Amino acid sequence: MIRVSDEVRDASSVVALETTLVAHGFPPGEGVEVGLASEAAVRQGGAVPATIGVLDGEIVVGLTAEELGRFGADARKLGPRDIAAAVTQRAVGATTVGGTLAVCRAAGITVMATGGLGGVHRGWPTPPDVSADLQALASTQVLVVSSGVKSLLDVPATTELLETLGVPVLGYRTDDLPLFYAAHGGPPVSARVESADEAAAIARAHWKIGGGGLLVGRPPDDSLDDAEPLIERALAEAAALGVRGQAVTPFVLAYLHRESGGRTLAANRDLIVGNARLAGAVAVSL
Ligand code: PSU
Ligand code: MN
Repeated sequence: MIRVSDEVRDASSVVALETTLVAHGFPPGEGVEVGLASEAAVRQGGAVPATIGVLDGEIVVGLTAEELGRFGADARKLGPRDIAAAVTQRAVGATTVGGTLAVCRAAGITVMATGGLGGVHRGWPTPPDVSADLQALASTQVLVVSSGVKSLLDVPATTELLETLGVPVLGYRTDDLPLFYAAHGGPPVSARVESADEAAAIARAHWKIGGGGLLVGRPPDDSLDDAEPLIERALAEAAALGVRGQAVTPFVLAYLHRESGGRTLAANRDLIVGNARLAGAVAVSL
């Protein structure tokens, strides 16, 4: 049921990459380019990328560029609970962070890179929406490099829940969690690290005592400090139009990309690629 590419199987250092952001995080066509750029960045870090998704009745670990091209806006979004149905029904399925972590556990991969982790939605409990990413991260021995959590979430509530779940939140050369587009401004991290080696050493120690996943927050290289008012407008617009559930993230991202004149799009791409590069270095160190 799981097809691992030859290159990934033979590699000593592997970084998993998700496909939801490829299919749903960027305008049509652009996500694939971001996915390929992330793979190149993992290689720059010295590791082998394993982009993960469901195709033709299989979970694929290490999609080819051609296969990645099939992950368009019509792909199903797969959290951990959705993978089995997508495989059985032979759907094209794009894994979220949580879905990708579930595959990492099955395939023995211990490092992953993404843009932003899912978490607690603003206004909780209306809607009562908490991403399955959190439970998956808490229960999987994988280190995830991101620029914090998705920009449209309640960041303080999400970090409280990560603490409750026992997930270390490491700041890569920062004392506070990056706010996705903005390099700083989130809650304090549980520990600051100065290097990929230090993050890897903490992960090893955490796993030795039976711990689960860890989050490494890497600030974007170019901080975009005026995104917050736009995010609030996008969420208000989504609510007014009755956009709900899984449709919210693609709606908000498209709104931001349009209203910022493409600045959030470029920032989103660059931060994902930077996170993939750091994840590559962590994987090599591990
Ligand atoms: N952050 C982004 N774009 C995205 C996502 C996160 O900037 O597309 C995706 C990731 O795949 C993440 C998922 O795992 O959103 C979380 O979705 P949900 O809240 O429905 O669990
Ligand atoms: Mn959600």
